[in-house]
Amino acid sequence: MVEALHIGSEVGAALASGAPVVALESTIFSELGLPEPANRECFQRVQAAVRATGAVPALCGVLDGKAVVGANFAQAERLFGGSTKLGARDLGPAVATGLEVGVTTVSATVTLAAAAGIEVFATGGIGGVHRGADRSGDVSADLEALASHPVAVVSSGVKAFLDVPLTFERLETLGVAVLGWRTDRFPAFYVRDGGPELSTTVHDGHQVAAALRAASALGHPGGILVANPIPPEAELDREAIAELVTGAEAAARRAGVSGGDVTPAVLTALAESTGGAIVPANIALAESNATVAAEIADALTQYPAAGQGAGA
Ligand code: PSU
Ligand code: MN
Repeated sequence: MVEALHIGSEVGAALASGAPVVALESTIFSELGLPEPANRECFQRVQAAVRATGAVPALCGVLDGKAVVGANFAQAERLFGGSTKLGARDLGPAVATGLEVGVTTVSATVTLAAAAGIEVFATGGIGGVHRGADRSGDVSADLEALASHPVAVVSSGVKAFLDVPLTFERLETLGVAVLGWRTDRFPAFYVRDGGPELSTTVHDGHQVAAALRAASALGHPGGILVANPIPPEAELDREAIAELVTGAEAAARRAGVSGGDVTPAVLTALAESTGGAIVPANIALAESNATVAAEIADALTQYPAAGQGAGA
């Protein structure tokens, strides 16, 4: 049997002592997510935000045929240079074939977080239903993964160029609760509130922790999406960004880009067409999500997990 999962020493110690841990995906910190050197800056800011709120960051990825949860400095450096994007379905083959470097998306990272016993995960924007998905069938595996693992995922909505209303509908179908972090509108990534109305608003980590615990006590298998809008000072102009996003997405389609290559192609085109303006926005929202996730992880340490304590 191959040892499939490697938990880093700091993360392992934190989990063993019940200290708060926040999982991080590696795709957004690779050049598939952000151009060099913004990818490294983004990681530095995100991990610092997690630590500043008293939690331990657990960067996830695949290295030398092992799924790593809690990459150390040298391992993180290798992940930042990775160019093989792994969804949840790719984890098994990646381990079995001894893949050298693979960066994990939300679907793969949620899977690894659950395997390691981590309940909170911070990212930028999750994948979802692509525009034109009725013909292409392109719906991110992120949605199914969220529906099947008990992890609270903090994001600023979904990737900018998806079909937001359809993604929102699919989350409902799959049974994924969407909690607005101090908002009653589903955030639209680069802008704060372009999306559908939310039925539940939360104001602190305790409310999310309580919802996660209650759902699992009632036998719900899945996770929760915590929707945290981009900080106001980092928000981009709604009309301008909408036009550029649509243009970049259409150009990628015309160039015949499909499947998992769509996101990196669109993000690269967007960074170019905005003269780099999307980069600070991306970093600001990822950093803010990290702070929120750490607050939730901290609150969870005060809520006994199923089977532990609390008058069972
Ligand atoms: N959102 C971004 N940049 C990204 C991603 C999301 O702004 O790089 C990545 C995340 O890792 C997400 C993945 O899980 O894209 C979804 O890809 P796909 O649509 O191929 O499932
Ligand atoms: Mn896809």
